[in-house]
Amino acid sequence: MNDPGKVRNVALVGHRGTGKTSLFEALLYEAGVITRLGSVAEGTTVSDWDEDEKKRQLSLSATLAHVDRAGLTFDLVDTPGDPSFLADTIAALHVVETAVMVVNSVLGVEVQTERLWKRAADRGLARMFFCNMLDRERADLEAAVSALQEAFGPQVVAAHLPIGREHDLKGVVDLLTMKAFVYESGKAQVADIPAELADEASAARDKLIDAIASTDDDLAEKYLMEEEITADELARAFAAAVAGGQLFPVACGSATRQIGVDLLFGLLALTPSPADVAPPVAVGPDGAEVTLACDPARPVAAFVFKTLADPFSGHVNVFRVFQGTVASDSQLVVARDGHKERLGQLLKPMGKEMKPVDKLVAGDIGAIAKLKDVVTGDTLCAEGNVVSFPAIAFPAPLMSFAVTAKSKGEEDKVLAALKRLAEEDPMLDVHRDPQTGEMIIGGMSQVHVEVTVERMKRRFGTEVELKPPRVPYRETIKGTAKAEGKHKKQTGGRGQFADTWLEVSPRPRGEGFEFVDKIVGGAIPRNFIPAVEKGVRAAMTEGILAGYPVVDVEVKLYDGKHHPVDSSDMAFQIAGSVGFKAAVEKAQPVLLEPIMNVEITVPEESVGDIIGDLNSRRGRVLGTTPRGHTNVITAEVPLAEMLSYAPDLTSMTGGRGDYTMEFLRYEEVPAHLTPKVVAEAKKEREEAQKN
Ligand SMILES: Nc1nc2c(ncn2[C@@H]2O[C@H](COP(=O)(O)OP(=O)(O)O)[C@@H](O)[C@H]2O)c(=O)[nH]1
Ligand SMILES: [Mg+2]
Repeated sequence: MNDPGKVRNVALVGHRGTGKTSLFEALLYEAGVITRLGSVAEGTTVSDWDEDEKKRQLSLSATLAHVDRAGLTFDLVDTPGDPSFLADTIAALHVVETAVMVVNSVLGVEVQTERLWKRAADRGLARMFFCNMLDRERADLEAAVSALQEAFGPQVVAAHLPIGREHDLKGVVDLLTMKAFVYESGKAQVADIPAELADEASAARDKLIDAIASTDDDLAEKYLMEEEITADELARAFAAAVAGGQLFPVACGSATRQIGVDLLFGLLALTPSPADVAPPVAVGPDGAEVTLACDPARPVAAFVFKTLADPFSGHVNVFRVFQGTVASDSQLVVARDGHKERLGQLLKPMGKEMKPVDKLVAGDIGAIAKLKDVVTGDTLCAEGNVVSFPAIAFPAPLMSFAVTAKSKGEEDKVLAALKRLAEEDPMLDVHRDPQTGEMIIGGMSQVHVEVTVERMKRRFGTEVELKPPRVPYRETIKGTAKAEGKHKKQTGGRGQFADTWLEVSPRPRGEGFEFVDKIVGGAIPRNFIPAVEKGVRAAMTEGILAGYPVVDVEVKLYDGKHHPVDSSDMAFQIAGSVGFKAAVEKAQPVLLEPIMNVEITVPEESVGDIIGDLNSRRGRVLGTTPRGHTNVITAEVPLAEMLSYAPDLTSMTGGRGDYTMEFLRYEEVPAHLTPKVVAEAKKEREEAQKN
């Protein structure tokens, strides 16, 4: 179609298990893209097509599909809700105009509902809700809407109303048109609003009209004067309010029973098109901001937000065009390093399939296979008009595991396979430990790393053994101290000489490293001072307590000596290193550990047990708040105590608990625990060196 005004890019986001994948399926079925409604339990959905997703009945990455309906093209993105697999979700929020927050109408607002709402709000996206699972026992739209209003403000307003409750859910009333849609095996019959629902529906409609009118002066006046407002005027004001974030409409129904899904399309048609919103600001080669326009006629600027690395079908990049027209068999420039890429056949993803297309214009999402060197986060541009979009801020990995290849001699194969998987998952970190040479996988959780390892086995046929997880400890100092660092060697010909005096002092937490040059009178010649700093930085990578990186210190170089012949960069690097270590040793070195913000959702009867258990994990419980039929406990807990929390929570709650955690800050490891951490680090290093 290639008309930006006729496109709707929509991501389905929300807490794990709210029915996003099922809703995605229902939308495709409703639009006639598929003729059979698949189910998550049977592993037959268009999304969650990956073997690992089917096995776990959990979305691990985003799936895209597009449908043409009512003169519009809807590009739909199903996203994972599990915090370990949010990479694609975070990236998807960079390429859509609208986020549909899918909500479980039994539980209401859950931890990730809030987290993802915030991410969508930070991107300035239009937002709406789909209150799903209204066919389930104890599902309650009114309670869910109240919870949403409490969490996200009075702009949250119901656009639909259910007909019937729980197992007797029959249909949905559209409050904009005041028509009832009653479903018979997934097909809607338009009917009059049932008499017993008439009052409730008219009160809900008043609230909706009120909310819309309050965003539009002309409409507000007509409304006050009780003048007739046409359906067209209403729809236009509604669309403008949704686009402007003044209204967050709530749709409702049941994805698995295909109730309310057609009406959701009706609301999505009123969400902003790419032409209605300004593209994100990009920067030019000189670092200056460049304002783009959603215009197919201007030079190309496209953003790669997802990469697939399959050993058979090869490398596929999924991107969003923000400006210009991308054509098959054309050439574009990768902004990262300016290299050129020849594009082959353009594609449009439809679940796991890819459909060939000739061109993609501003506003479109598409894919391309077999580019040489393009990664997630890259900007593809027209030659002579290079701009780049800001990088996506992914959360840093929380825990790391050393891995060894199961079969000797497969180390390189394993590393190559892991690097491919890391291209697909930007929240995965794969590297070799510079000190021990071990292969390290860093991820968000144990499950995250386990899934990665399974994936590697399935796709690349390589197997590894996982060592226990590691906590990213740091080292710092609490005191100020001075020390000399000297390097002197006289062997035969030319000797080596450098002498430095350094003072180390603590900096506030999180402020990092600072090197201060206080040399006066040429005690150390200018040209050697960078070498001293380089030596200090090298020493900082491996602290003196347990070999963890040193952070938050100021290092002042205040005196030293040199030799006109024997001094060199190398000698001053060594002296800087030696001096730094000597000074740190005298400055009360301590270990730091990551503290996590943990939110645990559990049934009422488990709250006491969970809090008791958190206390035994050195946790600080901040509070407990009821949410739907559950309770949310918020606490700050050291990561070291949470490494294998998932199975413990399952056994304490009989599988009814759920938790998320996020890095908060570094804190000092209590003195009585330090020797244990130091001993473990030492042991790990020795073992790694043996292998
Ligand atoms: N009763 C009922 N179950 C649903 C509904 N939507 C999804 N489910 C079920 O809830 C579970 C989680 O659904 P899924 O689509 O995987 O959720 P996601 O994690 O948000 O993608 C699956 O077993 C679905 O069959 C619904 O509207 N009603
Ligand atoms: Mg899913």
